[in-house]
Amino acid sequence: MARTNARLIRFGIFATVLILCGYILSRGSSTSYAVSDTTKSTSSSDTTNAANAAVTDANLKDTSVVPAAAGAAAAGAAAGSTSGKAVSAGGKEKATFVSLARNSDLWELVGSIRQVEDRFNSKFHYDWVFLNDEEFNDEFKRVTTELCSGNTKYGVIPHEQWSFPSWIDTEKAAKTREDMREKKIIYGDSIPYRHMCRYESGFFFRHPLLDDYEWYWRVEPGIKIFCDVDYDVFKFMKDNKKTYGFTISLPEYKETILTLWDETKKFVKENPQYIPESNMRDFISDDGGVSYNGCHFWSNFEIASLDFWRSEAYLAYFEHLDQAGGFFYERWGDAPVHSIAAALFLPKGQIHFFDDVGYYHVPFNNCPVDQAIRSEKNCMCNPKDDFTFKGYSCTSKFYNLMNLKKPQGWERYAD
Ligand SMILES: Nc1nc2c(ncn2[C@@H]2O[C@H](COP(=O)(O)OP(=O)(O)O)[C@@H](O)[C@H]2O)c(=O)[nH]1
Ligand SMILES: [Mg+2]
Repeated sequence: MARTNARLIRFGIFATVLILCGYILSRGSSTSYAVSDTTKSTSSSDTTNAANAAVTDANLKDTSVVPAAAGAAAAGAAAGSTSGKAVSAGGKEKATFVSLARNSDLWELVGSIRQVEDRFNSKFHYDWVFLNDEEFNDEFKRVTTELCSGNTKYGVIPHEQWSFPSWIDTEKAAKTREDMREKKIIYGDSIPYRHMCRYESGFFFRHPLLDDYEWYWRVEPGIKIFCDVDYDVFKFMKDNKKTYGFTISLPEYKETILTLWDETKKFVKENPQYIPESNMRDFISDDGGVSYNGCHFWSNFEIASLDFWRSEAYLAYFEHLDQAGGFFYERWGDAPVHSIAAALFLPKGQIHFFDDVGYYHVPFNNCPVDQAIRSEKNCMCNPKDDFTFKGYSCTSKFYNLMNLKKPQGWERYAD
C-alpha cells in the first residue's frame, strides 16, 4: 500500500513537471513578434530576421517588464489559450493600431503606447503596425514589442509613396515652401511633413501589413489617453455601423489649403454618385457647399474603417487631389482630406465622436466634462481644459447636426 502511494506521488510530481514544461514552452513560442515584411518594402529580410531573433529573447517581457502583459497572459490562459497575446474572450475584430513614426520618435511613442495599453489594449491585445519611410532599428523594434500586448509588425514605406510624383513641378513646390517659410506657416517649409500628409491621406491603408485588417486606431508620439476604455472600440464601431471616429475637431489654417475646396467641388461635380443624399456636408460648409469652413476631425487620433479609405469613392477622390498637386504646391493635411471625404461620402450617422476616451495631442485636450463619465472611467484630466465646447472647436457643430444631447453643464466649459 505504502509502495503504491509512493509510486502515485512520484507519478504526480512527474506529471506536474511535464505540464509546467509544456506551459512554459508554449508561452515562450508565442511571444516572438510577427515581422511581416512587405513585398514592395525596401527592408531586407536579413535585417528583419536578425531583429526578430533579438526580440524573441524578450520572452521574459510577459511577466517581468510589463505588468499589463502579464495580465494579458493570465487572461489568455483563462480563455483556454496557450498564448498571452492576441486572445480575448468573445472574439476580436480584424483591427490594429497603426503608428507612422521615425526611429527618433521612439521615446515619445513609448509614452503613447504605454497609455493605450494601460487604458485599453491590455484587455484586448490588438496588434500594432509601425510604418516608417526607412528601416526601423533594432532598438525601436525591441522596445515597442516589449510594450505591446498584441503582435507587432514593422513596415517600410515604398519609395514612390514618399517622394515627389513625376507630375509635380519641384521648382514650383520649392517656391511654395519658401513663401510659407516667410509667412511662418507651421511646417510650411517642410518636405517630409508633406510626404507624411500625402502618405496618411492616400497610402497607409494600402500597406500590405494592413491587408489583414478592417479597422485601425491611429496613435501618434506624445499623446495621452486620460480615461479607461473598457469596451472594445472596434466592436463598438462595427455593431453601431460607424465608419469614422474622432475626439477633437477644429478649423484648418486656411493658407495651407487654398484650393482644396475648389478641387473637391470639381471632383464632386464629376462624380455626384459618391455623395449620399443625407451626409455631413454642413459640418464642413456653412453656406451649403459654396465654401469650406475649415472644420476637420483631428487625424492624429482616428478609430476608423480601413475599407472606407479603400473604397472606390475615396480612392478616386485621393487620385484627383494627388494629380492636382496640392500636397506639394500648398500643404494639404491628411486631416482635412480625410474629414472632407468622411463628411461628403458617408451617409449621415456613420461618424462617431468618442466623448469618453479622454485624449491629448499638443496643444488640445479632450477631457469628458460629464462627471459621471469621469468617475466611471477613472479619467485623470481637468474638465476645464476640455476643448470640445470651446469657441474654436467644431465639435459643438457636430453635436447640433447630429442632434446629440450635450453633457449637463457643458456651458461652464465653453470658454
Ligand atoms: N517615418 C516618418 N514619420 C513621420 C515623419 N514626419 C512625421 N512623422 C509621423 O507622422 C505623424 C505626424 O507627425 P507629427 O510630427 O506628430 O505632426 P503634427 O502632429 O501635425 O505636429 C507622427 O506619427 C510622426 O511620428 C517622417 O519624416 N518620417
Ligand atoms: Mg503629432
